[in-house]
Amino acid sequence: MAAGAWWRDAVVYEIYVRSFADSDGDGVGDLAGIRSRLGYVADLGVDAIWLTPFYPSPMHDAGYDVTDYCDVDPRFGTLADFDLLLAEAHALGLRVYVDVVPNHTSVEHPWFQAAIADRSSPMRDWYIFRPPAADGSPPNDWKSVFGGSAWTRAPDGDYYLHLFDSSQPDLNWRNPAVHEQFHAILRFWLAREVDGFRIDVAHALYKDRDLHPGDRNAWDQDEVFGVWREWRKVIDDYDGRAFVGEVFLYDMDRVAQYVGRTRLHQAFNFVVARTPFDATVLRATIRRSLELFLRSGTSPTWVLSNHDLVRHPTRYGGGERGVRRGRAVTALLLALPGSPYLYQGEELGLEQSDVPPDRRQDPTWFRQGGIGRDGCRTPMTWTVAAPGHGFTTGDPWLPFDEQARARNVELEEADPGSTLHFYRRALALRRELAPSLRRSVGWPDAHADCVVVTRPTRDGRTLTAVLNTARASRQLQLDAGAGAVVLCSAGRARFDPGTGTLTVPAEAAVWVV
Ligand code: ISL
Repeated sequence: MAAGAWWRDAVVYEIYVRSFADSDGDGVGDLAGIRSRLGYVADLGVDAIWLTPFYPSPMHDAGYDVTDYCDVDPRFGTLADFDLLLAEAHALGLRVYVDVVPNHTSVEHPWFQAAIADRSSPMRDWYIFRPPAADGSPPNDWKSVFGGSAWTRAPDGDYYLHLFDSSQPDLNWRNPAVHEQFHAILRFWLAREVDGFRIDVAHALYKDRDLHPGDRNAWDQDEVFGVWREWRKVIDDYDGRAFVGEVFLYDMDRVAQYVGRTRLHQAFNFVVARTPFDATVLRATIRRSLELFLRSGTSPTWVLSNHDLVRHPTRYGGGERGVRRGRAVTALLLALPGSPYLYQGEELGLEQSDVPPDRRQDPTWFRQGGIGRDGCRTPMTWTVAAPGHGFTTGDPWLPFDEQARARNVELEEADPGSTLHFYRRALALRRELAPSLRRSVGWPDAHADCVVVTRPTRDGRTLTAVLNTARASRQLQLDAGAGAVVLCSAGRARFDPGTGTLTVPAEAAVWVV
């Protein structure tokens, strides 16, 4: 595959490894399962896949608690399975991102085991240990994202820091040995020819040196940019590879500081996922994101769903209406420069699943008593037939809910109006048009209920994408002879090339070229 800056406009499909396809009937997805379904992913029309962690792990946080960064957990297969998967993905024209988790290890990682076994071990300083305060309480008031204090006592009486679960001790990035370990980990996977890394909590690595109280001091310190500078040097030794950072901040100006020529190639932009289905707010958010990231010399990313977020049709109100709104926003985002990151199952219109309390797995459900993240992690629905829905011949690690019977690949293949066919059509059109599209984006004034963006093509035509968030159809005036409707996310759009009048159905998006 040609190298270059392929990542700039790549459409990336997140595969949640535990829930995509199970090849051996143990109820948990695995690498061989993914390999068997790569044809489906390639046919969808995406450019790359991102694989969530498949490394050896006790699975206290679904694999984001790693005990060995350079191996495969036996539940998911072997390194040989990984190599086969990578080779087949490449043969199908798909790039592959793997996840790297540098903020913390598992408590069961040999580094942490050495650190708690012996205070004088050099690895003690690879983590953040502090003695208790005079009254025995934790060293400061920092909170774990998963609930409770960010400090847990080790058997020897000192506290160790964990911004996430107590099974995920934070590494000390002020120790140069930690840097060396991660350079070696990156090179291990780069040498196997992965195309990129998704960096877990890329804004977390450095904490205030003096542990000043207040949670803002536990995150997002400028010193972290030094790590990205080093990592960029490592990755630039290899052709055409990229980093995308999970910078879970809603301050877009700040997120944009994580990217650039000597920093990360891309960072997730979660702001759109938090934006309501409202044309005025969406327009402002998207416009600002584009300006910021294009100015940084890189490209924006567009995220509606992932394995941590409530699935977007549910956020948009649920049911067929939520799905319709999700398709509309997706059509708008796919018309933009930058990288859309799609999450497995969104192409089927899957909503958040209803997971009964006795089947819950996510530590945040137990520690926060909140909604938990299991509902977006239930397995892919391949076929109509229960109980396995083509995902497994065994007992799935998280249960399917009612929607699996109606929203699955088998049924949607057969229905030209399905969400699956909509995604395929939009992705095929994007691929067909994008090489000829200039990166400059126009924002013509429009009806308050509509977001309108234009991108000029090299051959002098214009792609106009219109999102209508109103509950009724809206009419817009385009240039007469502006072309024809090539995509409509729902309902029926009308364009009269003679008069230039475009009718966009309620809660839908349309492309005209
Ligand atoms: O999940 C969140 C909100 O619902 C976020 O706060 C999330 O915890 C944060 O973005 C970090 O996520 C990443 O690191 C976590 C892991 O649990 C998540 O699955 C991962 O995406 C710790 O490794």
